[in-house]
Amino acid sequence: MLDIQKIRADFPILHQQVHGKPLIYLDNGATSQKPRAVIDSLVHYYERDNSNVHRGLHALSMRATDAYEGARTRIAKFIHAADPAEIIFTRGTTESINLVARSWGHAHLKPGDIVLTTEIEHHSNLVPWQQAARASGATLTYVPVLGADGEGGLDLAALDRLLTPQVKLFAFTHISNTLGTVNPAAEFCRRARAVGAVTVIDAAQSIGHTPFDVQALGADFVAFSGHKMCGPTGIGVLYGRRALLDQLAPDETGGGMVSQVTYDDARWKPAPERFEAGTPNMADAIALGVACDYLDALGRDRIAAHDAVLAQCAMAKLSTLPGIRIIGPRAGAERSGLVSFAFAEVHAHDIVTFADEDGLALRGGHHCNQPLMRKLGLTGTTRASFYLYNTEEEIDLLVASLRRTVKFFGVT
Ligand code: C6P
Repeated sequence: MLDIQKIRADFPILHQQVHGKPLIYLDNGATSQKPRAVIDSLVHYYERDNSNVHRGLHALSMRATDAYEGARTRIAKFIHAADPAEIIFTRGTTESINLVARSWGHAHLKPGDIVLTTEIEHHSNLVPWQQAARASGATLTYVPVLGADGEGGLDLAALDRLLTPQVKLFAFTHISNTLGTVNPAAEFCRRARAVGAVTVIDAAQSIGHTPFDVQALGADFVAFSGHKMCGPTGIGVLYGRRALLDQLAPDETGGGMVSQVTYDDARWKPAPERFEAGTPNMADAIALGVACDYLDALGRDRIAAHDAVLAQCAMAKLSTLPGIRIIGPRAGAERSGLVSFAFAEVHAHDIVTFADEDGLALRGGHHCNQPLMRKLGLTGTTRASFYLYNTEEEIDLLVASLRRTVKFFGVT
């Protein structure tokens, strides 16, 4: 069991009032808060070590390089990658997926090929594949989601039909940021491998919430963001299997990623430098390594268990509200620590604005899932997304606030 009060003491931002009420931060799906250790790491870097990496021979540059490469090794361990060279620093999930879609897509996709994704993807794991398909003449196909509220998960029978040898790449989210669905990632990778398709896992919502082993999953590429796992903004990772990275051309070119340059041509360094053109985001990469230490000390298995308890508690208590429609897997089914819901008579933006008056941070809207919203006949949902510092008491306050709001709007 996690000691939530002890954890809360690690997060300075949580100890404030919003509109005269204690802050209840339930927007962790958008971004998580940062523990003191991560904030301290950023301050330490700029106060003591700041220097450009891989370029200087002076003490500060060597210290910064060691810390930056140390973070890469730390993150490799965090996701059980076989080799730190498989960790490419990016700005986040979106940039990581774009890198694969452009570099891998350009090299491997041709007319007649199929890129398979799912109906529950975030725009960041959908639009880059639309672009890659358009550029190459490949076709983009979606695994359907089942149920009027998306409660049935992805259609596994359809997946059997859709995963043909024409499928060259299968990109799917591990955890849906809107439905809370947890996809069977290892099974998806296994099935994709059986038809020779490369897999891309969007781990934005899972990486900081659940144990994650890229080798056990059998993933080819994995994308995630630091800011959703207690790390800083502006830093993320693309994991790529070494054999695949070695064959891949860079998407961006410039300093730091070349071994030899003439006026006519250039040669690339191996991964990971090949994919990190220009001065990298050193301070944030190093602080992301500290976030890994923080989460591993607590145990992501325990964080996942805590998320699950909060999600079930929220499902049970929210379902007592009049007129509520809860989206995603039903109570009792496996779901992550986020719950989306809607009221026919009250717009999600009104719900979020009224909740804000009570000190609650929620998210309302389409959550970058417009096609899914359209499929479910919704313009948006309100989403409460939990993390390691949230409590059941906060869920009680959420439900009490929502009850007042729906009463105000005349929902009975
Ligand atoms: N979802 C949310 O509130 P970036 O913005 O690159 O760090 O992450 C993009 C992204 C990709 N995939 C999934 C499943 C995500 O949830 C997100 C970010 C936030 O749901 C902001 S829209």
